[in-house]
Amino acid sequence: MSAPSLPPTTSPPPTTSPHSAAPPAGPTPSDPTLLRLGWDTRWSACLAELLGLPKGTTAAPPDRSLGRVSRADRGACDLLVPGPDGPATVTATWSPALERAVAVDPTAVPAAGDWALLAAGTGADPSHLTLEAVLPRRTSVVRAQVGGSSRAQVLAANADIAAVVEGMVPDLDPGRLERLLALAWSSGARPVVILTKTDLADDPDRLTDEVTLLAPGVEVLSTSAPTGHGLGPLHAWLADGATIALLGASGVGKSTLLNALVAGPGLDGPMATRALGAVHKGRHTTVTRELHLGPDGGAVLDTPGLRTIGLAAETALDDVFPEVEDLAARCRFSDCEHRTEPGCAVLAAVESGDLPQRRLLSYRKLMREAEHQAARTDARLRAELAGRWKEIARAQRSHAKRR
Ligand SMILES: Nc1nc2c(ncn2[C@@H]2O[C@H](COP(=O)(O)OP(=O)(O)OP(=O)(O)O)[C@@H](O)[C@H]2O)c(=O)[nH]1
Ligand SMILES: [Mg+2]
Ligand SMILES: [Zn+2]
Repeated sequence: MSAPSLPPTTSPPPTTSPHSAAPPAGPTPSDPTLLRLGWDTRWSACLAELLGLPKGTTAAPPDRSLGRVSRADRGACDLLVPGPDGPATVTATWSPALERAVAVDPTAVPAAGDWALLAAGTGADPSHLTLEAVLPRRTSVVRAQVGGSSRAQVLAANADIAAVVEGMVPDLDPGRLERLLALAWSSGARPVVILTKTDLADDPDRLTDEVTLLAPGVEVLSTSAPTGHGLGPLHAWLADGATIALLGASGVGKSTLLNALVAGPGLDGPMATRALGAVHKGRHTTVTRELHLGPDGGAVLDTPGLRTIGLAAETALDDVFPEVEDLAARCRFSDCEHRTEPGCAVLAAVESGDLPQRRLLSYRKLMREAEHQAARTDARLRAELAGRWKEIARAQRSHAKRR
């Protein structure tokens, strides 16, 4: 499982005899299974920096190991780790330090796709694993928390591709697509659109063209899981080692797609899907976010159908609506709200038919929402900061009293 020939992470004492028991080196980037899970030299560098290890260190400390979160629950996670015969799954519980970090920052909650540092238990149960820390994410798909809270929720960590999945049947929902694209663009991963169920659509090419107009700068794939149509690029990305996160409403075919990608035609995949024939119902089949490895590399991250897709405060809408932003740059007033202002290039484009009115309304709606969310987040941060300072002041007062 480990590569004993690698340099230890800390300098050994110069007197070490070649026969003394060296501590086992942690998994390293040259560990093929770790690479298989998505590890690379950039992650090694990140880990070394995080632990304050000398530059060029390539291994986790001897008493730690690495794993990739495949499924996250409150307080415990399933992780993919290098096993004797390739990837294996283990369960680890949160360390007290992680519990504390999560109490301060909800996005510190481990999420499917995260890389984690694990410690083996000592004492009563040495086989027990603790999840100590999560490596800083390269990308994260985040939605604003639902239910009146301004706290954000990480849907997918470290995806290379954030795929917005939408079914051609029963109906495409342009507003939902734009909203999901906002999430995908803001994640830092490469956004793509995957249209499913081409086999059921009357005119799949027309629908694909329509969606291409809604998603400037984004590759749009039209696919069918049962026939395998259009899956080529997805297989190629996986073979390149990419992690693909699937985002979309319930019933659009995310789990069916995952099964087709990781299991191959005719084979049962790992995810349960809705029974055929129930295509038009809005029931949620998948209830957890799960990462599954591709057959020849890469990984697919399935998510439960998103009912509400709240935009997080820092959502980048200029990527989603580049043509509106371009027009806005030509308005007479720099603070133009594109409502009634004279010399408004956006309104002129709607007037002439160059910009669909629906597109402007959608832009306005998402803009308002992101601004509202930003204000709420600011308010929460202010309150949290005030709370923390109060705590510090209290501690100081009781300290002064004791003296
Ligand atoms: N004909 C056809 N049916 C499909 C296709 N993709 C998905 N389906 C069907 O659509 C239904 C819903 O698919 P699921 O994969 O369960 O959808 P989901 O997006 O995972 O849904 P949730 O887990 O609820 O979020 C199932 O009956 C699938 O068989 C497709 O490309 N063609
Ligand atoms: Mg599903
Ligand atoms: Zn304007």
